[in-house]
Amino acid sequence: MGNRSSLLLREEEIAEIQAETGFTPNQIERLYSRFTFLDRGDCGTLSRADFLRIPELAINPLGERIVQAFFKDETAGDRVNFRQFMAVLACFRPIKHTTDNPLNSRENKLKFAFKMYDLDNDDMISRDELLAVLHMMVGANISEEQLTSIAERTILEADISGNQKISFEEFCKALERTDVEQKMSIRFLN
Ligand SMILES: [Ca+2]
Repeated sequence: MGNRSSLLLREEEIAEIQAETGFTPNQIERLYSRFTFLDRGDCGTLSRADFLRIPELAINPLGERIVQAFFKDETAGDRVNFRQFMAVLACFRPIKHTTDNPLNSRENKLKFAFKMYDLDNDDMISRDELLAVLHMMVGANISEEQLTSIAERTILEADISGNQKISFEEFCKALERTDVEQKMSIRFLN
């Protein structure tokens, strides 16, 4: 613990992460140095507080939701190791047809977006969850009534089964004509 040299990335590990995520070794090393920079305790894992020290996340209205996504599924605990960190970042990697990788597929990007809305993890987006996320995104710029009406209309349009909630299938259907590949891609390293 606390020894930097023990935290160096091994060649095999880089190769494995490359195969898993599609990032190049150069990108992996640069992201690793960011990771270790955020890892204040030098323990090889990041906490939620570590993530919120990323300025872009701290000021993003959805920052906490994005951070939360790092702690879902892949991890049972409340800390994220470098491999898990990379797997989530890989979801946001822009899709290039030459280097296809399941982690940044359209479906995976949709899953990630869906999880941001599904605050209680019951695999359904309710009107209140939609409203809560809309609140985070627009802040106080839009009146409560307008937001409620947007949330209700969205549910009405997307809800095929008639249970007043949006399932993942309905979510995908609603976004059928949306360029998710483009919208859910972030270039971390330019
Ligand atoms: Ca839910």
